[in-house]
Amino acid sequence: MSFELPKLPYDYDALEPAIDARTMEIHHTKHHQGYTTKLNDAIAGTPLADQSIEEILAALKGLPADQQGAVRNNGGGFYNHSLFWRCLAPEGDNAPSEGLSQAITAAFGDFDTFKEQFAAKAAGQFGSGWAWLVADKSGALSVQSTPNQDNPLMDLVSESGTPILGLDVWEHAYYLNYQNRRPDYVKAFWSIVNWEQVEKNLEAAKEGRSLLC
Ligand code: MN3
Repeated sequence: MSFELPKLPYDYDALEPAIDARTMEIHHTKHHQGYTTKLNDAIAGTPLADQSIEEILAALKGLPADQQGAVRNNGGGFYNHSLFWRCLAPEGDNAPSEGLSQAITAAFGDFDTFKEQFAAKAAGQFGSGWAWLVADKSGALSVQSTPNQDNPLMDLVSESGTPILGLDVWEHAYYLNYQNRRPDYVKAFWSIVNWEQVEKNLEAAKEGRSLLC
């Protein structure tokens, strides 16, 4: 089996002005496609070719040294972007539902405090990486960040849990529109979060299901 670049559930210009069409097109057709192709190259002809992406990410430690780096970087890149696209939607009246709001309030006190803590993780990630809203098996939420294409599903990172919302803070995700102004990109991100999908992700995480199905 090989992995395929997922189609976006909206047009490249659908997230403007928060994320411009050119950035979306390059990000999807070049960056995400690149991770997908390189992941397939790295697992071809190995036992990993029969595993799900979640199984692959949860068992990186045991891989041979000459395979581990490529699978970590490209498997992470494949997964992280697949999740990221699904967590975005065109600007609208979208807000967290009651169930998700309760989980956010339980973890952070209130919605604004959650946004501040998430934004701080996104701004504070030195260099390239991701900010995450993460659920543990009970559904309890936390915010985390990881470098490069790592994520909390990986057995090689110190964070653990299931990321249910992610924000790509690599410069390729925002530089055309925002240059060095990462905090402005993070602020704009809130206008295009697909909270309905995030709630579905939380339910899937609690039930141990794949978030990408
Ligand atoms: Mn990216």
